Amino acid sequence: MLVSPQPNVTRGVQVHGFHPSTATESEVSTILEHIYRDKIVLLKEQELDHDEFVALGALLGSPAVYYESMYHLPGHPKIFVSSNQPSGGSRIGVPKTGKFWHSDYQFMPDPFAITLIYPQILPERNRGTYFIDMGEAFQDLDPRIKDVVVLSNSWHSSRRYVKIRPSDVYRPLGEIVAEVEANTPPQMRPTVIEHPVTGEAVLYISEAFTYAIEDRDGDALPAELLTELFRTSGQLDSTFTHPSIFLQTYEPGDILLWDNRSLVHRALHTSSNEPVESHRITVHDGHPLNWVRHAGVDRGEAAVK
Ligand code: 7UC
Ligand code: FE
Repeated sequence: MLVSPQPNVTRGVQVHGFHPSTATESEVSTILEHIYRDKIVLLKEQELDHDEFVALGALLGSPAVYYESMYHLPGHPKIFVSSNQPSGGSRIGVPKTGKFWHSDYQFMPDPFAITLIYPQILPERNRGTYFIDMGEAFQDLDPRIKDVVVLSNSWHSSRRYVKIRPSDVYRPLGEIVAEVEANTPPQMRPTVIEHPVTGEAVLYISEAFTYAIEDRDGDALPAELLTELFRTSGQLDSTFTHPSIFLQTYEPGDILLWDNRSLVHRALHTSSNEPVESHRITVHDGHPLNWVRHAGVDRGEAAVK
C-alpha cells in the first residue's frame, strides 16, 4: 500500500495498492488516520462488487441503512444510489442528490462519521464534489464572532431538501411536511463542536440543513449571524471561487473517503443528460457527536449542555 499526497487537489492523500479483502489491520488504521487527519482519502484502482464495497465500509465503521428506502440499491440496503439511470419500468436510486452545501445526516440524531463514494458511471465532464473544511472555517473567523458562536447552539433540519417520492403524488403537501417533521425532527447542537477523534473545533453548520442559531439561554441570535457564517466559510459563493472551496474529481476505479464531521460538501452534477451513477456508503465509528463544546474555546468553563 502506497500513500501519497493527491497530485491535482490541494487536499488529502491518494492510496495505491489497497485491497480491501486482504487488507491488514495496520493498513486499515493508517487509512482511518488519514481520513481523520487529512480529511480526504482517494483509493485508486478499485474493482469492487456491491458486497465488497459494503465490506470496505465495514472495515472503516458500521455501515448505515439510509432512512429513506427509495435511495437503496435493491438487495443492498447499505448502498445509497445517486443515479439518473432508468431501470426497466422503475428506477434505482434518486437523481441529482446533494446539490447543496451539507454534511451527510447532519439533521439526524447520530450523523455519519465517514462517507465513501464509489462512482459507477462517470460523465465526460462536470462530475466531482466540492468541499469546504469547516475546522479551518472556524479558525478563520473574526475573534469577536468566534466568541459569540462558541457559546451558541444551532438547529438543523432536512426539510428544505427532502424529496417527494413517486408514491407522494396527489398527497396534500401539508401532510407530507408534517410527516417530514415527525420523522426527522429538528436537531440542536453546539455551533462549534469538538471532533470526537481529533479534538479539532469545527464550525458545524451547513447552508442546506442549518436554519437557526441561538445563544446558550435559548434566545434567538440574528439570522444575519448565520448568513455571515455561511458567507465567510464560502457556502454562499455561487461561483465556487472562494479560496476555501476545493473540488475533488473522480477517475474510473476511484473510491473517495472523507471525514463527514469536519467537511461540508456539495455535489457537482453534469449539466447534460449523460448517464451518471454513484454508490455511497456511510458509516458510524462509535463516537457519537455528543453535547461537547470545544474545551479549548470554552474558556475553562464546564461543558455546557
Ligand atoms: O437527495 C438527497 O440529496 C439526499 C439528502 C437530502 N440527504 C443526504 C444525507 O445523507 O444527508
Ligand atoms: Fe452528501
